[in-house]
Amino acid sequence: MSRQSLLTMDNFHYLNVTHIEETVVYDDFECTLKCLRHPLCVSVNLAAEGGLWCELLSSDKDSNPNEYKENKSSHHYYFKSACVENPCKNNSTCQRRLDEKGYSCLCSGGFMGQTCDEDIDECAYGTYTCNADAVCNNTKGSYRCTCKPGYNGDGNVCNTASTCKEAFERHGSMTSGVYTLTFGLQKIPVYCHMGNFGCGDGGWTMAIKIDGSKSTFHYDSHLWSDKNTHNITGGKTGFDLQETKLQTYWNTSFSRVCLGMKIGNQTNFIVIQKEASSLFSLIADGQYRNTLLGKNTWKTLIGKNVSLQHLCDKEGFNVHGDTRYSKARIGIIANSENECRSCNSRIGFGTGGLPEGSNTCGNEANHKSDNGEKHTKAMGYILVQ
Ligand SMILES: [Ca+2]
Ligand SMILES: [Ca+2]
Repeated sequence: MSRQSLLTMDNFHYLNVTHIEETVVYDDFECTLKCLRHPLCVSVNLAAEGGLWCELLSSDKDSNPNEYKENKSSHHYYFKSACVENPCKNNSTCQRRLDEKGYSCLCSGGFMGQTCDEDIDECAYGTYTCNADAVCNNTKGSYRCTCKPGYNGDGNVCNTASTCKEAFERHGSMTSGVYTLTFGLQKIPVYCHMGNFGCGDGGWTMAIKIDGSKSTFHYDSHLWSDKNTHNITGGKTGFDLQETKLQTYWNTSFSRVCLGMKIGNQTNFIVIQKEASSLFSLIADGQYRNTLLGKNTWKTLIGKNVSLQHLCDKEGFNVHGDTRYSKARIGIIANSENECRSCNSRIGFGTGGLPEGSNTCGNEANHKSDNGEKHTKAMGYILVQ
């Protein structure tokens, strides 16, 4: 658009603003041409008849509405502002310019270009401010920060959960996998079992994985009473054959304990309803703490080959009689005598003692057990929620 095509006339009007220049002209054409040639001129007042005086003005009626009046002795000519057609997009400010285009746009944040119609990709330009644990997603006119999976927050702040339960509830995630859990200042990757795999719904935090054929988690192992981890790599995988002991053993409070035993391809689970500040708080001091699951529930961990003696049936945490005989950090011991001193059978996690001390997780049974002599070593899983 040229400036001339924007020239508009209002009959019998006068704009009362400071003149750039006042001249006498031959006709209206000469007056408007003078304005066109003056770099600051945007409008003119021109005498209606007689000796034609012509006033060149650097302002317009839109900027001075109170100074614009009807007037019998003059006409007013002005360049229609190109801004009237709203060329500037996305809430940008249109500024009148005395150039060929007639305007320029002052873009508001997030847009660029002559008419401010181009989105700025803040993520690509690196002008975004997201948390280091968030990803930047470009949007039209702005951008969004989204915390990475396993983290929660608004993208400017991203926190990790401290338990899988929390991750499950806050993040709304149903997918089992490795989540970063925060323990004080430490961030530890832990495999979270999400949803009901046999212990009920929700997020389950792994604490310990025991290979019953290894001595790592024998009843007498210091790992039950200290706050050292063991093979935390094994905490990044699911119900496999790797052993592990994670910070969650002493850091994670819970209201339920999930116990699993894998024998061959079969994995069975049972749940203990028990509130505690940690597994450590229930086990490390060696004090017996009872549970009330009943013998038959414990037996389902092993399956049809399970065997126990008929009497005693002492179950819980740090369950033992005479320390040479069957004992379990979590489990049940049984005896052929009607007392718990000399138990020759057990189902449990972190076990030891007669009849076979090398079995640290699973089922041991001899001497008048209800399904004969058994030495079943299991892969054991202890999770909390
Ligand atoms: Ca953008
Ligand atoms: Ca006995």
